[in-house]
Amino acid sequence: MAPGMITDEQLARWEADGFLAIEDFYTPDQCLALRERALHLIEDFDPSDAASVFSTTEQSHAQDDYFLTSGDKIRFFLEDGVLDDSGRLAVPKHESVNKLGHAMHDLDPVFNEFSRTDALAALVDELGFAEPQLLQSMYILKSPRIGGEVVWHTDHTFLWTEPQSVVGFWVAIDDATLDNGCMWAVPGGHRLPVKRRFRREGSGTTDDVFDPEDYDISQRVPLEAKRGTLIALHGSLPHWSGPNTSEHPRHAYTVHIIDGATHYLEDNWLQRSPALPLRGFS
Ligand SMILES: O=C(O)CCC(=O)C(=O)O
Repeated sequence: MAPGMITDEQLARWEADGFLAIEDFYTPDQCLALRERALHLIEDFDPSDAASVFSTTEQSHAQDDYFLTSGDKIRFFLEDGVLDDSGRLAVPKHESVNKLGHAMHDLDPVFNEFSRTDALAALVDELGFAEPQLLQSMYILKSPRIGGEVVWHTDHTFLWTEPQSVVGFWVAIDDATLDNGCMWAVPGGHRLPVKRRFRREGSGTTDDVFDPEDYDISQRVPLEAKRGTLIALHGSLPHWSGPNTSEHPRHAYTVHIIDGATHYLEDNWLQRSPALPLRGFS
């Protein structure tokens, strides 16, 4: 572990705001290598598989299944509205993909290397993890004119541990700006009680709603980020990103880490097969 990854002032800001942006955490070359790898995986993906899953509302069980069994796989999730009436892609394949998820960090060597750097291990240590486990990875494309909104949410809602431990480590693979749908967050919002838990029920999912009120987002701030910037997001921090209405792509990568010293709930949506146990940085 490299000591001194972040200063006391950064740590204080993390504790006060619930997020911390660190510029140049990754080099442009590292980001471009991951970008190329993601596009290569998309090139190899057969959209007719996903099209049969996403094409009609009757397929909602198939969609649930595709999502709920993706925790230990590399799956391709499509943007809304990219299929025509006959279930074929109406836009180029790489633009039709909303994201890749959710185990690239354990299944793909390029993603593994990007996710398990000494610098990230050191940062995770300094943020207080006793036993970090890399739970979930997402490569989000937010393509020009097509990439959709990510609604206000907290990550703890989806990746529940007792006590709360998840932190998202989000990396700008392209510059993220106000125009192409950068993230926004509510500083200090991580101290509010989480309003919702999303979990498995039967063969589908359900929401436990603890507070039906929307988040007060009047104090929200944009998290514009240059390529290579890492933004750590506390699991209870409300965050959001808008649609990409610009001509510029906004690729991003995020890995969600939990503390193995906490209890990961058995009815969380993301479950691993015993064949692919969670790992830390080694
Ligand atoms: O990249 C985005 O727009 C949203 C990402 C996000 O919600 C997350 O990483 O938890």
